[in-house]
Amino acid sequence: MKEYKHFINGDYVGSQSGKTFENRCPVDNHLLGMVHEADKQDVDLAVKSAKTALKGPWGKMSQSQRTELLNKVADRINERFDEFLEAECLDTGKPHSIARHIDIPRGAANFKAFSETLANHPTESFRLDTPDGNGAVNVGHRTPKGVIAVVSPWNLPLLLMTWKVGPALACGNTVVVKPSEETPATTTLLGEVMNECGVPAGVFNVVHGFGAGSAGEFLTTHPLVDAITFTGETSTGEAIVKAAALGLRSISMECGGKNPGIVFADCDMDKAVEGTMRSAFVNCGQVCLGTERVYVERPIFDEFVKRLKEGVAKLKLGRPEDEDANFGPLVSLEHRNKVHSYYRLAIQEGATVEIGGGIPDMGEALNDGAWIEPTIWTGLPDDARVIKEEIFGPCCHIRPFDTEEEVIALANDTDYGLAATIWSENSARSIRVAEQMETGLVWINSWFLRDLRTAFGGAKQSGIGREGGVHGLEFYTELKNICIKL
Ligand code: NAD
Ligand code: 6OD
Repeated sequence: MKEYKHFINGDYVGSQSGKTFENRCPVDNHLLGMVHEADKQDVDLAVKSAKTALKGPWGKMSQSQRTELLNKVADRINERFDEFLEAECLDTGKPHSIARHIDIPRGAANFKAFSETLANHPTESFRLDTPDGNGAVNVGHRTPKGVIAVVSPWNLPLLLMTWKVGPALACGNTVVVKPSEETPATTTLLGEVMNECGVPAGVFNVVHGFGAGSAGEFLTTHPLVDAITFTGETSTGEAIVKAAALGLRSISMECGGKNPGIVFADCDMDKAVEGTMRSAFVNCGQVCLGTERVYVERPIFDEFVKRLKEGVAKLKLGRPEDEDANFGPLVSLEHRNKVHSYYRLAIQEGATVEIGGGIPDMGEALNDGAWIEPTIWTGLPDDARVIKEEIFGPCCHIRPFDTEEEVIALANDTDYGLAATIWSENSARSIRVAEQMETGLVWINSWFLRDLRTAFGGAKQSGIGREGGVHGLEFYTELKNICIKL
């Protein structure tokens, strides 16, 4: 049976307390292995290793030396692609066909994109006139922030963890990662890659465990952590912001969403249906950017609902290694209970279940897994909890609208502000509507089309700050102004 240890100062180590917890595969609930749970002492060791490594060879390397190492890390993930793929799909249950195109390649690319962007980004300089006529020159100078705590979720484990570790290391920081307790495997495996590539000990550390009262809390409250970057639920984000207040540590928060999709009657119907299928159902609906509220202009409402139902009926549920499968289970039985409770709530709140709504019979071999039916509802009132709360499952509600003004108000009627998607062949209108979305991200005639040079993050309760491209510099570095009197 597999054992998932912490990775501290370049070595795999067990918990000093000997405490472990189970890691189960959501496909059929079989036991994958035992994960060590870090206590305060383990976390302390990891943070101190990261602090020490800031001064060691890593701290003395030039930007180009660090870039070279991080490029090697990306290449090595690609060389060990199948191992990462297998590990990610066993932890999450997601189809190989998806992880092969999204999770693993992006997990590697995150190590290249940022070091390249940062290496080519200038710092500012200003000439100041002074009364003596000689003047002064101001030069911006960036230094690493220090030890960055990376707290990551389970839905795209490698991708979302390296999305933070990549820029953190490119900027010269060291990291302590706390991956989700549901998905320890690929983060653990990355430790091997770091060693193989010659990343100095202590630069990349991993501690396993849960949130409150466990590794997550011990890490985010540790006084030697200089900054915390988090991806996960808004309520967890709030707890972490409180932890970060102690010692005034910087934070970057990427949290939940209740994202609208707006489909205008002048859309290309094929593209809108295909895009909404992906945005609502890919990764079993467990993508923070996913569409859970779809608004369709009335003249095409019936046709759109019919086409989306046809798309859902064709989804192929199956084991990760089944190459025809494009739909896996949810990440855990616990999460399935949560999503299923929303399915029941939708009926209580007056929904018409257009398709799905239950737990599928997957046969004896898989029925212990976290399977759930992809589901479409219509007919819910705008104030239903199913419309207001993030479900994070393979489901969406479709509602008709009549005017642009009405749909803008409906789309923005949420506490969240992560992403919106607009489907229309009228560019002027799409841009006009996009500008009025209260979100950090808008896609027009596409979804989850990512350019890693661009800003990524949420408005309202979907987050604080922006990462991606040069925007991450604000969080991952300290900007110092050096004023030189001439
Ligand atoms: P979660 O908030 O339950 O857990 C995320 C991480 O935080 C885990 O590692 C967990 O152990 C840790 N954690 C939990 N409580 C903690 C505490 N008190 N202190 C420190 N750490 C703690 O989220 P999840 O269920 O793993 O992921 C799903 C959520 O993540 C959804 O809400 C989704 O929208 C959000 N998400 C957002 C983005 C984004 O970019 N905005 C991306 C992916 C997922
Ligand atoms: O593409 C990314 O960089 C990113 N952070 C995606 C987030 C997906 C949320 O589930």
